[in-house]
Amino acid sequence: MQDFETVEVSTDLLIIGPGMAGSGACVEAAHWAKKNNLKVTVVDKAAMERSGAVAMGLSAINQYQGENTPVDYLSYVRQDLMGLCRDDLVMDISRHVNGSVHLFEGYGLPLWKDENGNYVHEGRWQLMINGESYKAIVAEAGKTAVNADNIYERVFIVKLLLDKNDKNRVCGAIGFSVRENKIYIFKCKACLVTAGGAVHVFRPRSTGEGMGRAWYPPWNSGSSSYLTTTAGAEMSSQEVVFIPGRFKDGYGPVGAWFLLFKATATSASGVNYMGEGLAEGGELHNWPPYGEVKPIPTCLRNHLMMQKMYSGDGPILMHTDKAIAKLAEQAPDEKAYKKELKKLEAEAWEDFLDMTISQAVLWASKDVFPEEGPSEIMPSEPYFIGSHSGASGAWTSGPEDIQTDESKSDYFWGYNRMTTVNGLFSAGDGVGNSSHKFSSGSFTEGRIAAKAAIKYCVDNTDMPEADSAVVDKLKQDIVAPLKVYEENCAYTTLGATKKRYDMPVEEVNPYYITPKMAMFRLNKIMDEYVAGWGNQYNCSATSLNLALQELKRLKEDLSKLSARNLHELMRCWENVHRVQIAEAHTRHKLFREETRWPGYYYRTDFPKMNEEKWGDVFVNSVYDEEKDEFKLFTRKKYSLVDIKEVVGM
Ligand code: SFD
Ligand code: AMP
Repeated sequence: MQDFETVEVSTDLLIIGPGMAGSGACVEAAHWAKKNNLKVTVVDKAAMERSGAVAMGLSAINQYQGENTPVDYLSYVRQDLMGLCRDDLVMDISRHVNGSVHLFEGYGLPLWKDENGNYVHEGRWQLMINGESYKAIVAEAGKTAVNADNIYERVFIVKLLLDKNDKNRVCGAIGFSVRENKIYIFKCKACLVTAGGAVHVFRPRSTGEGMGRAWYPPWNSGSSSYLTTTAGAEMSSQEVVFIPGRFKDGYGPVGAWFLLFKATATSASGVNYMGEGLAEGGELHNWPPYGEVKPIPTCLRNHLMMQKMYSGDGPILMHTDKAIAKLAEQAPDEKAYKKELKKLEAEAWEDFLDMTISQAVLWASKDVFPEEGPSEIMPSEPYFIGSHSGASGAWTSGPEDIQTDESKSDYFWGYNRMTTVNGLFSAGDGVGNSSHKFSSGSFTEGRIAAKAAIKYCVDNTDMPEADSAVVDKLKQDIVAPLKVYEENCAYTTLGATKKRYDMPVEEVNPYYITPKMAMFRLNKIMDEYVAGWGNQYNCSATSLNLALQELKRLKEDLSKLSARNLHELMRCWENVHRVQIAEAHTRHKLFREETRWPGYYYRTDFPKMNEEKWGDVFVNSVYDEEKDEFKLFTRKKYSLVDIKEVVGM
């Protein structure tokens, strides 16, 4: 094994993961850092221009307030999450998000405009964009603000470092280059973790040659959660996954179809399952008060779809053809009708070409013409994404000015978006209970967190320091999978036995486990026992406890992960990160003895929502790394605003 060089970088604020939230953080941090003569350093496992969830682009900005108030938005989010959200965090993003969207426009992002120059809305909160280059445009602003010299690309952060004298204070991070034999040690006063959500924890629906296709990007491997959890930060709502209904196999999003094109989806026998659920005596009335008010919460839309599928009335069809025809019919004459039809067809294709190119490719290869016939949609595998319609993430301080006297003691501890670890901040997918922030809200939350983190650096001028013995041990642990491979590759029983990179992967070996095999094992456990699609999203205390036993065994085997090169070394650590969130998720699910988000998961031993016991509490946890133990407990939810009427879509 070749030697690794150690590179040390000292800074004031360290931003880990310049995706949407991290790019917003760069812009804001650079501004305040300049005023205070501070240094901002950024590190990304990939190349910032196309890193994170928005790598392929997006076709909409899903959070824009326009003239709506923060309370309007809160009413929508609270309803969608079946009553449980952090009102302060949601309203904080809401009041600042318009400014972020206007910044995007200033950076050069093309937003759709109508003939009067107004933004074209997809739905009440969503704006249509020509967004193929969305990330490149936003990243350019972030990169320019912090200056290229302060950006470290293709460096994977493995772990955060804590102050040797104060275990509740962050002091840096350690990782490695995925291109050169270099270990990086970053030393900082404050650290902002914006390393995205988690994909491929659950078995994906795509298998074989389609493996790797997912709705959310497979390169989001749970690092936000791992880094904050293992630093000892309190985490929240780790049980609340997001399961998006998506076009089958290509995972094309449905929002534009439902909201812009006003399409309907039906079961195989033609039942409009959402209409049926809403009608008097329909299924939604079994989930009061959230099921009884429009818009139907995301999980309940899934629930209705799943009920049809699993009663044998699948597949579910999105009637793209009927929607296009209905819109075109509004044209005044035959010529205008034909023109409108062409325009709508182009918009339908662009929706996917802007953000899920693979869906457009799949449609083309399967001779699908959306204007001629329907396409199949289905619920996907669960994802961890605090920025969309899931809620998992860190428990952070909120803004002071939105609190009530009551909420202040629990929701506010000094610096906005700081976790319970001093100097450690998060945003975007990394922060729990403030869902529906999407790309624009994540960018906004990154700005909010970065401003507070710079304030923290101004207030705390001393430089904390890691324990050198801890760092030395981590340096060895990080590269260990390369050593495991070197020492054991000759024992391979399936695949090549020599170090030949042109040979098939050395898949089976009695002394090591490849990162891919570790992921398959994790996926199987989660799918079968923790409510994946393979078990029709069902779990119970019995299955969850079985999962915990299997996860324990898997964790033991992670010390035998093997890597043939730096790229596989990254794959190894991605899976270590995934396993952590998998265990946290399983424990949270076990703790909350009810079914609150049907359509995301069902506790078959507690099939109903229990408002009295669980309606006013978040499930939180703290992980003790030395003991490898989780502590689970509840935190009270405060309603900062009385909401009389739910604001719609
Ligand atoms: O319709 C490390 N999203 C949509 N948002 C919208 O506003 N409109 C849409 O149209 C959206 N749709 C959509 C969306 C996402 C995807 C994949 C599709 C469609 C196909 C959601 C947003 O993209 C999402 O909310 C935000 O991007 C979340 O932002 P953030 O910053 O929390 O995560 P990120 O952008 O993925 O960035 C993560 C960064 O971390 C890096 N990273 N760096 C170093 N070390 C490690 N260990 C790291 N691990 C990760 C990444 O490289 C990246 O830079 S629709 O379907 O909803
Ligand atoms: P999606 O493409 O499913 O990620 O959705 C994009 C946006 O549209 C999100 O804000 C969703 O919550 C919203 N959305 C999607 N489908 C519906 C629907 N049927 N009713 C209300 N809102 C929806």
